[in-house]
Amino acid sequence: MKRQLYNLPLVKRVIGLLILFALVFATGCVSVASSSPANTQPAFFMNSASPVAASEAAIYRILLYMSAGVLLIVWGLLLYNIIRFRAKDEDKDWVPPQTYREHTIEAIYTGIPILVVIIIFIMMLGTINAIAAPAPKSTDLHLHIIGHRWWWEFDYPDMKITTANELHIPVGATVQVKLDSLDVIHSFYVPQLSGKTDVIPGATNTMWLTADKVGQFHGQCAEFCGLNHANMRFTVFVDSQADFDAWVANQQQPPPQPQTDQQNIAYMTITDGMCSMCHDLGDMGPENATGPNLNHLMSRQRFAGDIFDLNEQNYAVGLKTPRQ
Ligand code: HEC
Ligand SMILES: [Cu+2]
Repeated sequence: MKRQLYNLPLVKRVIGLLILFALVFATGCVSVASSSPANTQPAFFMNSASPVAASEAAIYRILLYMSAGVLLIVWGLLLYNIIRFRAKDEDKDWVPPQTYREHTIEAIYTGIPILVVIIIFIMMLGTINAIAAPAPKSTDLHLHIIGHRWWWEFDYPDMKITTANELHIPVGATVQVKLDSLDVIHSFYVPQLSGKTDVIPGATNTMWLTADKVGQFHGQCAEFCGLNHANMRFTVFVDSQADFDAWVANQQQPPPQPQTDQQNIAYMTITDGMCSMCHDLGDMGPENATGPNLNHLMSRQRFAGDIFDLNEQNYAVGLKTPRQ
């Protein structure tokens, strides 16, 4: 006789199923922190570093436990019945008693799920409300974030700072954010700090950020915006107030003037040559240019959409083979 799946002993079938599940789960595992900010925790909202991510994590945890409970009860009963009441050969023609029109049972198994969904709905509303609530009145910092294909411009209008792909904010500060795009729709998302907010050309969106842990947090454009969408990353540096002040003071310095001949040529190429079509060097303050402002470029840890470590070797390769 041909060996078929339902002829296999139960243990082998269960093991086979488990292997299948493991494979399916494995396909869903991607490395979220591959751009390697010095952040030990994966960029996942459960590793929350802000009140917003914390309330998302809280409701997720409750839903997870509730679903796990339902799963255990249903699978438990199912398995129990499969094993306990397994048909024997002499039961071949036996038909179990039919429970037709058992109103009580029907009411129970309809009522409980409805009740569960209502509870989830109410908790959801509470969380959405908490997340969407306007920021506390006191604002410590204004930010203007502009999405470009494929990089992020971070402008600090009150401080006359403009930078790219690396955002610095002080820990505990309430940061008011204005979001604009110059080309297509992007989405600003720092899993450990915020929900996603769309960045739409022609429509300014607003959001607020508050981080309660010092550290580096990985961010990612969350709206497909073209070929390099997956490489439109950024890092949020949540600094202590002293570190933030030092960073601000450094960024507000005009960039140093070129000293050697070689530096002079590079400086002229960037400021007067073809690079100046898209980049600013020397001008301070926000300016909506096509490419990132190159002031204090070397104060950043990564470049080009936060995907390459900023060192001479990568920089040379990056200039010769620009992303498109
Ligand atoms: C046609 C416009 C354009 C020209 C011309 C141009 N760039 Fe760029 N550049 C960009 C854009 C857009 C980005 C951001 C996207 C990216 O990083 O891939 C960028 C990114 C960069 C970065 C990375 C900045 C960061 O913080 O990530 C550097 C450095 C750079 N360009 C240097 C140069 C130099 C030097 C020249 C001249 C030799 C030049 N670029 C010419 C558009 C341009
Ligand atoms: Cu994008």
